[in-house]
Amino acid sequence: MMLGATSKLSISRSMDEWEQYFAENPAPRGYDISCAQLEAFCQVHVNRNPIALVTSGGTTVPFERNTVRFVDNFSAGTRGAASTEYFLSHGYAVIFLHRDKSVTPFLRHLDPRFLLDALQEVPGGLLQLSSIHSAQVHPIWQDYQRVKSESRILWLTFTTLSDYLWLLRATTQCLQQRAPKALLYLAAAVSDFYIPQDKMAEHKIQSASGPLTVTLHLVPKMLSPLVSVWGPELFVVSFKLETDEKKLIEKATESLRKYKHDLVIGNLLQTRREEVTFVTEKESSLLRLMEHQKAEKTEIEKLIVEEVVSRHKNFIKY
Ligand code: PAZ
Repeated sequence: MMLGATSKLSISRSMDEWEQYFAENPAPRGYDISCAQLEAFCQVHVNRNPIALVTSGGTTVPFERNTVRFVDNFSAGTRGAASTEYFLSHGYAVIFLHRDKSVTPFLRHLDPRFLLDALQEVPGGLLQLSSIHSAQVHPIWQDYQRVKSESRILWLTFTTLSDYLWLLRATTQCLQQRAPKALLYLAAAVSDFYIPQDKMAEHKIQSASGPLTVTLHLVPKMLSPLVSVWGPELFVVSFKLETDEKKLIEKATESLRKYKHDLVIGNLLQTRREEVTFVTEKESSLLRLMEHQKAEKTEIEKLIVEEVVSRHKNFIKY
């Protein structure tokens, strides 16, 4: 399809914006190590397992370079961590790009507050889990050990928006190069606003100067280069969070039309644990836990991942 002069102009303008963002915001510490880990992970799994990138948790936007204060995006990381476990159970190798100290696969089932209660002393002064806790932990430990022995999970962490975007771009480009049929499952909650480096205070902002007025600038829309430049052959699934029911489908459809990726999963803050809507170019369909599934404590991520895996497998075939 030929692009008109105006659309070409708007694409090149948005490319300038995202390129400028990376030029102005330094790569996170340990970036080269993460890139090397990504390369090695993709090489090991490309001909062995389907590969998925799962992003999880919220990004922060710092107010100061020596950061004392920041704004945070809502997300505990539950969706990403639970989905990762289900992708692993479907045989995927998963790059788990998550907010540092957010909810993680496997460990999410264990409550650290009860650790000291769960341990008991045995002869020789050693500590071991009590039998009741052992029975709870054992299946989780087994699942984790299996995944670990097959090196099927790569843990990458971010805290700030900038860390996240650098690692997202590196992962997408690496997958495009090494495993172009891979899946991106973008569940992280990413800030739309930020403070550019040159507008950011160096040191802690002092309250003695009076009330604080902060101007947050718009973050360039990174789904645009992600889909069209970094990973044009990948299967891209994004999430859309809204709080107003009337806006959800409209916003999800708008995102799909704008970026032309494969699937948007819309969810409302209030009901995200029970229902989501799958929106594609052709249809939108509601996925909702049934009463018996709620009673059995089925997680909605199990159903979401089953559906995404089935669509991804179809995509791989063609
Ligand atoms: O992490 P969590 O389970 O509490 O929440 C998951 C979620 C609501 C952040 C996720 O499903 C989502 O919608 N992510 C995209 C958010 C956005 O529109 O930026």
